[in-house]
Amino acid sequence: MKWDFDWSNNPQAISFVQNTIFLCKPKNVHLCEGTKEEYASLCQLLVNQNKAIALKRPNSYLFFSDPEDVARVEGCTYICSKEERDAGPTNHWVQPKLMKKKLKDLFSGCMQGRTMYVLPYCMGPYGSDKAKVGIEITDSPYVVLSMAIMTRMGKRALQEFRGGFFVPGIHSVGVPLKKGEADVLWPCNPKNRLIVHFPEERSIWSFGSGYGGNALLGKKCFALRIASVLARDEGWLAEHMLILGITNPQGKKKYIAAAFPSSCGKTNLATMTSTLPGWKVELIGDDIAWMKFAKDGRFYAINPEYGMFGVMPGISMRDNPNIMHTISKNTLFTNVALTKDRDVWWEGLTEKPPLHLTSWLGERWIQGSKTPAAHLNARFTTPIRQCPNLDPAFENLDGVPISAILFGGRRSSTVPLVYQSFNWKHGVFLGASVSSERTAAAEGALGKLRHDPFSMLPFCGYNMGDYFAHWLKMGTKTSADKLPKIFYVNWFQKDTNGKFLWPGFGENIRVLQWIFERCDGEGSFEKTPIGFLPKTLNMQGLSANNLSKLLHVDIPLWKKEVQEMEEFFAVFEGDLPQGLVDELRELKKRICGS
Ligand code: OXD
Ligand code: MN
Repeated sequence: MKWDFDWSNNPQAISFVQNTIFLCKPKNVHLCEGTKEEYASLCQLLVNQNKAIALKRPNSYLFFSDPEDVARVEGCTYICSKEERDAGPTNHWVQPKLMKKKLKDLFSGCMQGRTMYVLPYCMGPYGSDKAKVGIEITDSPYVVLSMAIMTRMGKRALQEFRGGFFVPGIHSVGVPLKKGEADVLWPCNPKNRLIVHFPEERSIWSFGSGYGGNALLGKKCFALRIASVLARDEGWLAEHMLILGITNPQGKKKYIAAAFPSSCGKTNLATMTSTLPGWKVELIGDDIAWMKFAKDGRFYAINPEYGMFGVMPGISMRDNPNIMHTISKNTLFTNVALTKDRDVWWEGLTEKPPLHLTSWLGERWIQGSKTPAAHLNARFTTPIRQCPNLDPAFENLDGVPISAILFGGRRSSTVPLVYQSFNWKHGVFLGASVSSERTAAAEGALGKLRHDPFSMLPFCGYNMGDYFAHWLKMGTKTSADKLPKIFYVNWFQKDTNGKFLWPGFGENIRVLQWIFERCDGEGSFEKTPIGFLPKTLNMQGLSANNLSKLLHVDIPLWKKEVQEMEEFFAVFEGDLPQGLVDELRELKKRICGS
């Protein structure tokens, strides 16, 4: 092992690496520098081993995962706080000592025959006091490549290890290799998967999966689960939110953050091309926002990530030109189909699939086949800097000021296209009451409704009752006029034939226009039992036929909704803050009259 850069100012980092070598017993150790040459040589290594397919797009590669390793595994994800109560009723918990013992057994010798990669990385712009650093140790070169795109990874990140604090993360695919034993194409160990967080230690251990959110530890594990705990303790917010800038035809600009559950259109919204002349949307982030109060009393947000790990099926030149441009080079594709001329294909890219395709399962795909050629949770991993609508403030050290926060989910009925909360407290209630039809981003039955408060259910590193209280408290830290306005949106209402009522994509700008105006106290609105609804939207150039359905509050359906909410909130028992108990009671009164 060659220590060719100076770690001497961080003895904890050195002992973390040394202890992990001792535990995992790798064949080699590679300290990642984050150079282009290093990236290229890892790609070459994977191509030589048939684990990656070089595509005709410049510097782009395709990976097929093991069919049992295709999504986040929430059932195997743990928050091992000292007290069970601190993990709360929505997280899996095991006593930390017991879990450590189990992990040490699993990790013992788990990297035999493999190279251990040490990745220093920075979440957030270099030099920003909102940024935080981590070290991921992994035995997966695919993870190294992905982290090199998704984070600011390498030698430069070490300069940010100020004050000694870093989040240690150990990841292994969990498949040691005996001497001379051949590797499989996508090593993983589904029977022993564990994604574990120790919130008091601020540490992460992940075993048995090589896939996305389970293995790229900077993303969900650090930037959400561990960071939400840091945010609770330090008085800020770490959220599963996109951040975008909107400019109106007069050149006035505002930034908004929006939380939608996984695979519900955050990347699409943040990269959208407005269909309304003169309106422009620019991207700061598509998945995670870290927000802090600044001296002016407003919330400022950064995107801690440096890349996008987006869902591939459904993306097309017609609906998502900015994404299509972004992924034209330097991109990793996972579980999409391969064309005869070494390009990639997924359902939705073109109306008709090309003649010769290899499916994500590595098999010849027959036209008209009932099973999709690309997995429903197939992904692209791409540098965010390549996105044509990247906001000029993307690397602002202080972040951008947030004027509005949106919550939303995938709901085929009940929830109108858009409404505004009465105030911050009611807005926190809207965030807490998000529910959405399940997608393929995590294991589980598709389409089933599940509550996903703040779209953080799988990502909150502590008791969600306390998390709601933290949000309520943030609203008392500044004056009401400085707080972002809070809205709820639902792009996904369907008619009785199952057809979407709202066209979505670039047309969502019409909803953003109303939100923009409401932030300035403008825009038509009426008070309803659930919040302020628009009287109308700017429908210039689009049929308004469905608008009244889209903006309808259906009281019988809302009666059921309230009942659903009561059942869900009961899960928190005494941990539900009084502010939300009050909001639920008031909503019930407005809907049911009692
Ligand atoms: C993601 C997710 O990958 O939320 O962003 O699952
Ligand atoms: Mn996400």
